[in-house]
Amino acid sequence: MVKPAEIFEANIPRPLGELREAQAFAPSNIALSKYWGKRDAGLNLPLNSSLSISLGSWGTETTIRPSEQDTLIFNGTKMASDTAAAAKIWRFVDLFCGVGRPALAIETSNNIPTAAGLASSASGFAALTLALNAAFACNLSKPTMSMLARFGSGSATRSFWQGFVRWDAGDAPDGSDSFATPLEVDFPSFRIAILTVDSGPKSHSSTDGMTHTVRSSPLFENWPDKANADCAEIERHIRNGNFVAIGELAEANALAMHATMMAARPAVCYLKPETWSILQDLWRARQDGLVAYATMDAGPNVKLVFEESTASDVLNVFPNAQMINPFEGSSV
Ligand code: 2P0
Repeated sequence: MVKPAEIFEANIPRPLGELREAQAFAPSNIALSKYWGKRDAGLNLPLNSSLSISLGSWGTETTIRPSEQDTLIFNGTKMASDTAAAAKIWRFVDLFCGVGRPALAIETSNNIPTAAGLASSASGFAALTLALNAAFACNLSKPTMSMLARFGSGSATRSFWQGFVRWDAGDAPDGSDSFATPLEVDFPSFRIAILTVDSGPKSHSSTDGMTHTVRSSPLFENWPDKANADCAEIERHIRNGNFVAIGELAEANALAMHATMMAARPAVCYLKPETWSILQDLWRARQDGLVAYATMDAGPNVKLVFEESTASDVLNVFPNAQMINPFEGSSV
């Protein structure tokens, strides 16, 4: 069985170039067709393909510098190396650099408003991979970086591009075909709104939540095939510019993912009463003609998707919505 270190050794030229200061940015992303479930936990390989939209200028910026000793600063605060989040980051750095690496100072910050409560492991591991690639002059391609970033966090595979991005699950046992590709479709009217319910830490990590769901949910067996079909269908609707079909399917896909979790024993439920209250308001408004759809990840916050012409109607129903224009200033 292939080990993660062997995959990094095979893809990153050794010895590494001389370390120099480098900075990189990666956008956060929201899946319209979700990744839930792993076929190989050691290589972090998904059971199904997924498709996301990146969040433009919302994401993570990471700087790497030579240093006397390893240090990690997150949003301006030094992180002890024995926290779970820091250990995950240093494990990834060790995989990337191999044995005998120089000491590094990593400074990373999210410009996503903390109150939005958006998980940032996707943009975090993509920005870290981009910064390591630049700091050691590795000259890796984005598909290769996407494949390697998977070892930090699955959703990071999708954070190397703006716009719509598809992560192909792949079927190679070593995961060499499990990386993301941009769809390169411009959709300037596409908008996202974040409705924050809770910005605190989640009850279960995504990794734990999906492992438990795969093991114990009687509904999970139908998920991988349905998720793959949703992914292909959403891509087709994106290419045809059919916003309503994209939104309907994205909402149904998110609810189906949460249904698999709620059927687990014991149940995994990231959604809170306020999440359901927002959904009720949305569904009521939709009966009155609002063309907006919801999606929820491993947490209680709701993300709406809609088109620019609907923005003021969305704000009428949800005055606290934080609006994002994912295609602003970018040509995909
Ligand atoms: C997604 N999520 O497609 C899905 C939907 C959450 C719900 O990808 O275990 O933090 O590190 O690969 O990437 C969150 O999972 O999980 C996620 P790991 P990750 O966006």
